[in-house]
Amino acid sequence: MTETESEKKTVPEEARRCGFVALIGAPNSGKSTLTNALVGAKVSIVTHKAQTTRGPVRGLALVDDAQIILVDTPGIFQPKRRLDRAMSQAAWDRAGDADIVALVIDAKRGLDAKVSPLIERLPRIKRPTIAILNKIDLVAKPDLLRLTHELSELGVFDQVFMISALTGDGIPDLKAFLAAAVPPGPWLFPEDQLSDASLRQTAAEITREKLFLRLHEELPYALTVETIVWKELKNGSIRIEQTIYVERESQRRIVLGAKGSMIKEIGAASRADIAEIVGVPVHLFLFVKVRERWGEDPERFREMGLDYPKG
Ligand SMILES: Nc1nc2c(ncn2[C@@H]2O[C@H](COP(=O)(O)OP(=O)(O)OP(=O)(O)O)[C@@H](O)[C@H]2O)c(=O)[nH]1
Ligand SMILES: [Mg+2]
Repeated sequence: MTETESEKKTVPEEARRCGFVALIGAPNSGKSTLTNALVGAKVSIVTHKAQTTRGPVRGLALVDDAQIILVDTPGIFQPKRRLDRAMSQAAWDRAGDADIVALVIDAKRGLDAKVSPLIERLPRIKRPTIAILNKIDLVAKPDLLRLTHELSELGVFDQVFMISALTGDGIPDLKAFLAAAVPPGPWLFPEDQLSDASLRQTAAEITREKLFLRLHEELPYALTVETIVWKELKNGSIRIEQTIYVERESQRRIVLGAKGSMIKEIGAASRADIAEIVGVPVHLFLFVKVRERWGEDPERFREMGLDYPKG
């Protein structure tokens, strides 16, 4: 046991604090990068593309006497498809349940048309709210100060933070603030746990990340990944089978690539990441299936941790 671990164990029950912090914001503002930075491990997938996160992901950070449950949510945007609606709804629902709501804003984009409607709606959920200006590594100081001032003037936020989730700038201060702000109460998760996702779910997300990174245009949004088999073998390795659902045969062919080259590359990248997490060799088998209307299938939504919106 390391020294910090033994220290954690000495926090008496009655001194403990625990609470939910929902990170909401426009797509691509850096919510998942920030979740990972606060947890200190990769619990949520990150890509340069918008709408990477689909279902809420909970990451856990332990700071002295506090367990902070970070709820990474899908970016909120004008929904078109049923899946889009479910994603935006999940973000607002998680904000409504949280002890603290943090609006993550891309400082480079500022208060643009994607963020303003969110700021307008925030007071309606009646929760303590903070603003987090992220990506400050990309913005000049004077612009940053102007933006911070503008946000404070709105009277919506209890506090405004300036951070870079990428470089770690400002993260310790934010973490200390959140630890002090969550309410007194017992820890809801074991102290060594980093996320509430199962390994099966995490493995499916990792494969989805590799698909997002390698495929273009609409294709990343036309697919979903599920872990179908997770079997520990006698020699200590793990056999994992995953299904990638696409909407059309033409998409299936692109995901496979010429002579299966694309799926091979994706499988290799995903397998390496999964093996690192589980710490044993992994045999990963990917199957690509056409399911025309998976975006209208309640079971697929459940797998993603989303409610199926009616109508
Ligand atoms: N320069 C810079 N880039 C960042 C920072 N934080 C996140 N990014 C980048 O912004 C992009 C989006 O990051 P994500 O964490 O996936 O954003 P998100 O808000 O979770 O996006 P969705 O899940 O699509 O809503 C990635 O390319 C990140 O590397 C930062 O502080 N500085
Ligand atoms: Mg995300």
